[in-house]
Amino acid sequence: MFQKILIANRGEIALRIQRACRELGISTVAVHSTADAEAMHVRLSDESVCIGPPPAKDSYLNIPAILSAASITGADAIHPGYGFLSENASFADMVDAHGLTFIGPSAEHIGMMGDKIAAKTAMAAVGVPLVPGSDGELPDLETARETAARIGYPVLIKAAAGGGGRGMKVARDPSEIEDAFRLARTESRTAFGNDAVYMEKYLDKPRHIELQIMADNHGNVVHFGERDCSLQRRHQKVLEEAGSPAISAVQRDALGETATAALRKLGYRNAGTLEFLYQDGQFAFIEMNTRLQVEHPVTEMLCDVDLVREQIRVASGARLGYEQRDVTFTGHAIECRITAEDPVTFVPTPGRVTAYHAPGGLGVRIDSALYAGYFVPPFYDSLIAKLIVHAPTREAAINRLRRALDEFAVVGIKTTIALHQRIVNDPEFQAGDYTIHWLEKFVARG
Ligand code: MV4
Repeated sequence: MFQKILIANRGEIALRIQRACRELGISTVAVHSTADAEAMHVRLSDESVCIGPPPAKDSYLNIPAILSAASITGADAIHPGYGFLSENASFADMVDAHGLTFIGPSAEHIGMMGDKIAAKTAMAAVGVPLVPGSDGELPDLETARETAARIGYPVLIKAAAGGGGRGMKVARDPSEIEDAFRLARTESRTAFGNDAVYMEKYLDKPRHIELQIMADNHGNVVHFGERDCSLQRRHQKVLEEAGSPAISAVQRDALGETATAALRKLGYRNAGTLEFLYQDGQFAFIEMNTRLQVEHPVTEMLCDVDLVREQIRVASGARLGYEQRDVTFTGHAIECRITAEDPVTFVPTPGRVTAYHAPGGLGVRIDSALYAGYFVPPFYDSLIAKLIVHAPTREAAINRLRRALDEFAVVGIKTTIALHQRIVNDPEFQAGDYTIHWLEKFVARG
């Protein structure tokens, strides 16, 4: 097992990883920008190293500074958290080249899944169902036309280097294909320096369902069920639940069986998430995330598992030590992402938190690095707290969430707590009756 882990991240996720390290008896090294000298992840770590000025490109994305910090402090592994360097294959490679362990998948798997075309090709080859679409890259407009005619309109053209919706264009009929193809290419080239695009049949009312998996270095792969992440605004997740109100235990087992068999064949290691669109009773794989995700706590509460502990254990070479039949799903969990944003306009609201009171009690978990007196810096993601509730049923979880949101006090800056209160009280949300388009409409109708 590792003696010391450097956590190449900030905020709530840096604290989350520290907590797992401490319970494993592993000491922690925090890295931070000059803007984060007073941050909780720095205060609570065993050691800390300042790695640069506020802009992330000069600090949390500064690979030489992070590797130097690991070397100076004698860390033997690096946990990247989410965002920043977590899905950078060459960073994973460099960590290994420095004789350290990258706590995550191999650089090869990170690179493969970073290319959405390669990811789909690999998954199809090991039996995972896809959205009907092009056979790999669309080389030219003529192929785009032929493919759209074959699979049927509407179609979606997506960037191979994309994700998060950038470079994505819909063509509703043949008159729109040329513009969609050219725009998708141009946007992809500008955004990612790569103009490879592919095509999928456009699904008009899917749910976004993702499956959490964990693999050790000995060929053991288990899944921890699905999360429903359909409630998004501009490709930012707002509220997630586990399990999905739309998925039965039988469907979960079947999807999990397909996914774990697939990843065993691919030789995948560590944590991963397969993203699916779910519509008309069918799952279709779209992308894979090769990192710990923001919303991992809903799965932890549902399955009573510490996913970060598992990531660290398997990265050190330990075996999972349990099988799929040992994984249990109890009750229901919901997470609210609380951000430093205006709850109506979503304009970021950095500034001083003058008073702070977090809810508590049975089945309530807060993952946050906030404290009274903290200044939310303007340089990074606006996520300031995750409120996670767990209860025996979805209805009880919603009631628990409502009372926890009512207890939550963040004074001095605007937050999205009020938005979450409105969602929780909405009858359609309460019925579990929503798709990926629901939240945008909910926000628009005010
Ligand atoms: C789709 C889709 C409909 N049909 N693919 C958006 C981001 C990227 N990760 C995948 N996305 C979508 N892919 C097909 N074939 C609709 C979306 C989509 C979406 C997906 C998940 C959650 C929210 C979304 C919001 C708009 C569009």
